[in-house]
Amino acid sequence: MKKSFDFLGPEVSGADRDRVYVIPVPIEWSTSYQKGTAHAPAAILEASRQVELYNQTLGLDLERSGIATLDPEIGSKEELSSFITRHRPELMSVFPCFIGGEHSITPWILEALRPDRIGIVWLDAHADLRESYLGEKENHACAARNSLPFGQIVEVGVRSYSKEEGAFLAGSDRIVACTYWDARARDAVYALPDRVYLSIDYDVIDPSLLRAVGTPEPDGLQWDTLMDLLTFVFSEKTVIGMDAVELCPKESDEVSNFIAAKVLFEAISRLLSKGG
Ligand SMILES: [Mn+2]
Repeated sequence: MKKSFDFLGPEVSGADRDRVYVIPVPIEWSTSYQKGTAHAPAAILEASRQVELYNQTLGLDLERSGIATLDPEIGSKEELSSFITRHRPELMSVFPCFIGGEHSITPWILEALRPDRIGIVWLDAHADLRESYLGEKENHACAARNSLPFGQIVEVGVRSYSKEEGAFLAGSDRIVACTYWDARARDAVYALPDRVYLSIDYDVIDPSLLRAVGTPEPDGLQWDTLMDLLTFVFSEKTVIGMDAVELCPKESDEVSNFIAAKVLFEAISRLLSKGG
């Protein structure tokens, strides 16, 4: 696989073995409001070069830590599925971190990766539980519903869903949705299987902090809350992979791109500090 060493710059590669693969997935086909998430991977990779490589909170230096950025040029579900299927053993032996692209990619990743007995931690402003949206069953508004066959889901940060999604939530024992990162959310994440997949929709973050998303919602997670959540998930669970989706880069909003890159930096730091 071609490696361009883009995320955080070339300094983070060059370990005796790769521990993290950062994989751009610029897929956008069903976004319903503001468009542009296909440009998110490039914007995040570019902004990540401004992130300090030393994580002062954790006392961890990411220089030569084994983070490699791949460039498989994925533009469709078929290309994503065949890439993962072809490289599955390699992807399962490292920590794959997919950068979307829209949220529809999550069930496609899980379907191709076929991880055994996992739970799913889903950070999102929206429940993404529609059976179909605008006549499409694979719309990004259906992404959590389509991920349910691959594991139980705990959603955190959810503050907008339809009446039908509310009814589905009330009737399902496979999924829990929490608005805040509180004791109930902690207990629900803790009760998931040990191995979890983490999906971060950037609209989980409060728009006062990160506003370049397709469908912003007020009352989102603040930075310290998100860091506490990531610390909990990575220390209590074995995180086998993640994605971060739905950034919608805007001209003259470099802050959102930088914060999006920093979220990945903080998640990967927590993985590496655990010795993953
Ligand atoms: Mn979503």
